[in-house]
Amino acid sequence: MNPLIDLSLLLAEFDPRTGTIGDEPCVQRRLADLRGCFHDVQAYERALEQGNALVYSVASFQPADGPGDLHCGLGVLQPGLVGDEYFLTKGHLHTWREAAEIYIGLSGEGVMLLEDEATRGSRMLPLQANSIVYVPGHTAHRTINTGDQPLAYLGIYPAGAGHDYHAIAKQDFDSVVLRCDGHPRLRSRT
Ligand code: S6P
Ligand code: ZN
Repeated sequence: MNPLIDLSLLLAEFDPRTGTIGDEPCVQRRLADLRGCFHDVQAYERALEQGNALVYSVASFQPADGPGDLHCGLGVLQPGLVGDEYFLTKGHLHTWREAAEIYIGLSGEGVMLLEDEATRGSRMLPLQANSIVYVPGHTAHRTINTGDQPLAYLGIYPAGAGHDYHAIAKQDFDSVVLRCDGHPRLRSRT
């Protein structure tokens, strides 16, 4: 297999309606999968009563698993709100904490919430077409759609990075991104 050829196929075969790339594995996350992620618990329960909406999908591309190899995920995050909080991904740290990641925005408008695991310092960085966000190691990261169209992006990370969702479930992001006067604002969770 030639990963270079496959990487160009990946984008060529990407179907933005379904979030899939041909037959590559694709994970879908719905509202019910995001219990505990939104700051307004009552708004979350009300939104769930309206239906278990699709929030995002990630199609993975994993050409090889060697120590120098790269994997990537093509994410499509739907627009929407739970109360005053935008639709978001679960968020994670990498199991191999040193592993960094590059995000490339493809379409739509959003931001990434980055939070240093040790200092708990938060940053909100724009993610949109042609923008690049560098996620350093030891940094919790979550993607947020602040627009009214699907947000599509590519995340590229070391094959051995792994996803640690447990650490986020135990100690959630300190900050949230809320819609205030029509604009995304970084706020403390409490
Ligand atoms: C993987 C990379 C992305 C996310 C995707 C979904 O390291 O950061 O492909 O998996 O944005 O987010 P999450 O938090 O549900 O894995
Ligand atoms: Zn990641």
